[in-house]
Amino acid sequence: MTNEPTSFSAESYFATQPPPATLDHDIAGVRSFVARQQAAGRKVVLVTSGGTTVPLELNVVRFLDNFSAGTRGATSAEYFLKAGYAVLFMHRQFSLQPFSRHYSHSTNPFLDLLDIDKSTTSSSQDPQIGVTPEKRAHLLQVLTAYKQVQAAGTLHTLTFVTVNDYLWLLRAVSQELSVLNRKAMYYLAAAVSDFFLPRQKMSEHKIQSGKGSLHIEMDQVPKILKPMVDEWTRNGYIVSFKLETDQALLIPKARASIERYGHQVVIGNDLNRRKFEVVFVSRKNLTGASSEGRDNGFEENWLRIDLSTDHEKEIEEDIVKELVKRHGDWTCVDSE
Ligand code: 9Z3
Repeated sequence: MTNEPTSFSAESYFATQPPPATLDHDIAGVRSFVARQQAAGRKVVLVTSGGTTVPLELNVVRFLDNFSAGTRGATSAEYFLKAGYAVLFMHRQFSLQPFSRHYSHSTNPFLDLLDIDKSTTSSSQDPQIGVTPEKRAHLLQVLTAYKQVQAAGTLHTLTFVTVNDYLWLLRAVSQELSVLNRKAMYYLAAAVSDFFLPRQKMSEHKIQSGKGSLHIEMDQVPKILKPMVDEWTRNGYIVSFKLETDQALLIPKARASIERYGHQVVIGNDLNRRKFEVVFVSRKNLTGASSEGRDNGFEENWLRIDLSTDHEKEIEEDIVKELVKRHGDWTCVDSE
């Protein structure tokens, strides 16, 4: 595959790459969800979560993936719900989801929650299944929160797999949410590929190994934060995440992102420290009612938790608390 790389703008991307088959159906669901939340006067946050794939073949056998278990997004979604937000949870298929994440297959297997009552196995009645006593209190807490959210209808879930699914969905969902104006927040925690193979350059069938090594030249995924800020959303509060493995790059890259796209906050996280340390990077005085005296500088606020003394604490609790406060200030600013 030696075709020249193409430089895609968001516009040329959407003009040449096909939408996912379920887009219209997904967006109809989002529209009625947003209308219900608007009628109830709730703020809505779009949480994106999990990694995107880049298929190498049209009949996909192989793909590249971006790292993310979906913990950040699923955990944050729960704290947003707790804070009274309605949540549009747009996640990679099979990545972690709010509530069920507590019983993910590897960390806390679902079957370990259950016990068979031994006294019933030898009798003629059907064996009874119950909850393991030491797991009961936690399960009750999770289940209660889950049932409350279900009854209130404040969680709506969408799935993506490829980076193409993600981009189409993100644009359409953002446009739907923009009716909420300042009451909408966009919390972009998904790990999104920077590179992709345009459909026109993909091999239809499984790439054969007969020719020895494989050379793939990928195109750059268009930078979608710019149109997201300027065109798809209206005064929404946009939070993106910046993932680095070199700690020294976090702040300069986060600042550059705000400079370039003009959104409200970048949360920087180092891959190996992300569970206990993040940094909020924003423009100084951005949320102040008065912009007088505002310079063009940035401010950084580090959030840290001490996992050695507080094993149960999740950093997403503090991230969401801080964002709810900032978004509150943002919605107070007279926008019209
Ligand atoms: C993140 O940085 C997320 O916090 C993590 C969460 C992916 C690290 P987990 O799901 O991990 O809890 O396992 N997400 C954004 C990653 C990303 O692709 N950012 C782009 C970049 O860094 C900008 S949109 O360039």
